[in-house]
This record gives sequence, C-alpha cells and structure tokens, in this order.
Amino acid sequence: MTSAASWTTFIKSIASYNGDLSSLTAPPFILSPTSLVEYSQYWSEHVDLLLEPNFIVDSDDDPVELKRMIAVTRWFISTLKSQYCSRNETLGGEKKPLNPFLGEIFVGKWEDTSKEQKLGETILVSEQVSHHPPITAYAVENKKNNTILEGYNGVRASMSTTALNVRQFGHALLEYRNLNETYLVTLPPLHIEGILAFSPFVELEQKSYIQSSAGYYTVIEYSGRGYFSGKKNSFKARIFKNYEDSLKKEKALYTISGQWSEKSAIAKGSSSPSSSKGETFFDASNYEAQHLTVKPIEDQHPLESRKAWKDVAEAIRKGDFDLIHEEKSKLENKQRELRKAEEASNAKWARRWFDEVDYSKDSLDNDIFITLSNLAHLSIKNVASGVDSGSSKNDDIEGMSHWRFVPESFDKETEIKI
Ligand code: HCR
Repeated sequence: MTSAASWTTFIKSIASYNGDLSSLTAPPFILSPTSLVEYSQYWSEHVDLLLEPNFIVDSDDDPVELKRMIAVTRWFISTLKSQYCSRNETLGGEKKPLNPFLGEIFVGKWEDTSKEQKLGETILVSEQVSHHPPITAYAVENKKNNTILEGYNGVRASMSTTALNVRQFGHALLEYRNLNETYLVTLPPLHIEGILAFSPFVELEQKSYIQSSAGYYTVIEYSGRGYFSGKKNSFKARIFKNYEDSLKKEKALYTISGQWSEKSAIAKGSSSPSSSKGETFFDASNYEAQHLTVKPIEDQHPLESRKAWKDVAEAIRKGDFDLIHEEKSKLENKQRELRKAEEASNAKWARRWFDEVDYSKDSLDNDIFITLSNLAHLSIKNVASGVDSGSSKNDDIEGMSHWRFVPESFDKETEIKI
C-alpha cells in the first residue's frame, strides 16, 4: 500500500472511531517508537524551574507566596513545549505513541552536574496503572530539596470532521515540603489538527488551572492560531489572590501572555503585557530542555518500557508494517495470557508504586487534593481534568480513577534500579 493509500485508510478508521485510542490502526510512518509511559518525563525537562520556588527569598515587594506562584506558573508553561511539541521536533510531526501495557514502567534521573550542587539529583518513576482505559501515573522526586511532583494522566478522544479532540483526565500535585506548600495543576483539553493534510500537530484549547495551598490561583487560557494574537500556541495566564477574585478579570495581580512554545511576557495587573512594557516571562526557544538519563537497555528489567518494546520500536524505525504487527502481537499475546492466568487464579495485577484512591468512598480527612480542589471549585470526581464542581459535566466517567504515589513502596523497591 502507498503512504497516501494507507493514510486514507487511517483517516477512514478514525472517522468511525469509538474513543479507544488503542483501537486505531495507524500506518507505520505515523507511529512513534516511544511508549506513552515515557511522556511523564516531560514534566521535568526544566528541573531548575521546577525547584526554583525553594530558592525564592522574601523581600519588600510582593508576598513570597505570590512570587512562588509566579515561579510555579513559569515552570508549568515551560513544560508545555516538551509535552506537546517534542515529537514535531524529533520525529517531524505528532505521532501515535505505543499503547503501554499494564505494569509497564519507565524510570530515569536528572543529575545535577553543577559545581554548587544546589539542585541535587531528581528522579522519575512512571508506571502504567491501567490498560483499559490507559492511565499512566508518575512521580518526580528531588530528595535534596524535599520536593515531589506526582500525578497521573488518561485521555479520551473523539473525532470531529477535521480534528481528533482529546480530553485529559488526571492532575498533578506539586509539593514543596520545606515550604509546606502544595500546588494542584489541571491538564488542558487539546485537539490534533492537520490530520487531513498529512501533518498532525497538537493545539491546546480552553483552560487549565493552578491552585496553591497559599490561596493564589492561576487561570491559563489557550488558543491556537488566530484568537489572541494570530500566532500558534498562544496563551494568556492571569494570577489572582484566590479563586473568588478570578470571577472578575480586573482583579488579576499579574497577567502573562505570549506563546508557550516561544516567548511570553509578564506585567502587573490585568492588562496584557505588550512586548514594550512587559518583562520576559519565559523564552522556550532559548531555554534548552534537559533530557533525563536512562539506563542502557541491557541493564533494564523486562517491565521497563524501552526493553519491553525494543523489537517493536526497531520494526517501526524500519517502517516494516508486517514486522511491526508481528512484534506487537507477540507482546499483546503475552499480556493476554497474563490476564487469563490472573483471572483463573482470582489474582489482580499488583501496582508497583501507586494506589487507586476512591474519593467517593475512602475517608480522606485533610487530603490535599480535596482541599485544593475545594479552594479552586474543582470536581474531585472521575471527570475530565479541570471540570468545575458545579458544572453539568460533573458526572463520573466509567473506568477512570484517581491514583496516588506511595513513596514507601518505591523506597522498598529492590528490582528496579534508576
Ligand atoms: C493525544 C496523544 C496521546 C496523549 C498525549 C498526552 C496527553 C499524554 C500525557 C502527557 O503528559 C501529555 C500528552 C501529550 C501528547 O501531545 C498527547 C498525544 C498527542 C497525540 C496522541 C494521540 C493518541 C495520537 C493520535 C494519532 C495521530 C492522529 C497523530
């Protein structure tokens, strides 16, 4: 089949698409040799910005908690290019990632190579905690600065006439233990544009939120080409004293605007910073991503992603459709056998480092996710990320669940080395 013909077949398959991304059979050139379980690394490709709030000192101008909220917002904006544009840069366009199997893991670390050793080592653990629907949970931990980011992510997709619309499930919790401060971060909806034209790319849409335990609240609005400025990947973020103030845009303490994949500016107050009066907030093109270090495949455990998918990934790199199919089937059949054996022995796959949490049943007094969600008027149900607790969309979606990192399980880990 020619590339154009297999693309047409692919387009037809997404036209009759049922929401389960694993059911899409895509032509080899649209497949990425990387599993979705690896995408958790994109949260921390600017480790310095992630850890920056630890080093902000109190001074006479703004309250230190507000300065930290600005720093957390900068870190979040800095993650977006890695999360949503990196395949365009490394693979020439957005690709369909490998669909992780239950229990698949990905680990790595960011070393601090500086003389001062202010940051120290930061590690990532990522685990596929659900296969149907696919959910990946992760934690990024920096022991030296007592900082931990944890979260999970799942997606649901639907096809419109020209785009694939994706709702994200999950959230991230960023805890600065030395500061006694935690941030809840929600995930924006997105769509894949350019499918008909052969060159898919991600556009973020609507809003996402950051809620600080100190009360400060950031609202980030996304737009593609056209709406705010005519430029791709545009956003406008407003930082408020709290959720209540956000009901009146004029109450914004700071406004940030620009492109998350390029340059943005910040100014005090509620008007958009023009390039002349605003101060640079973040310049993605001049801030290189720091990639994590991963052990060589030979030293990896069979559940580690790159080892498990090695043969499939090689077949994808060769563009050999039959071989891809053959290698994928081997892996999928093994998984089917495992599930059958579990069923026969009434056993359940034991998650390694994360626990499922049911907020409707478990009694979780003083739970930080509940506290922050309440401050931000966000739902704690199994609904799309960022749904308001008063919204008509606040109804549990079947199969989705909340996941929490269990640091003790990771500390007890003996088989997986980072
Ligand atoms: C939608 C997507 C899979 C999910 C990917 C997520 C949402 C995963 C969690 C990360 O933290 C952020 C993230 C970034 C990706 O941009 C997003 C992927 C983009 C495309 C992919 C589809 C399943 C692929 C569709 C196939 C074609 C049309 C390209």
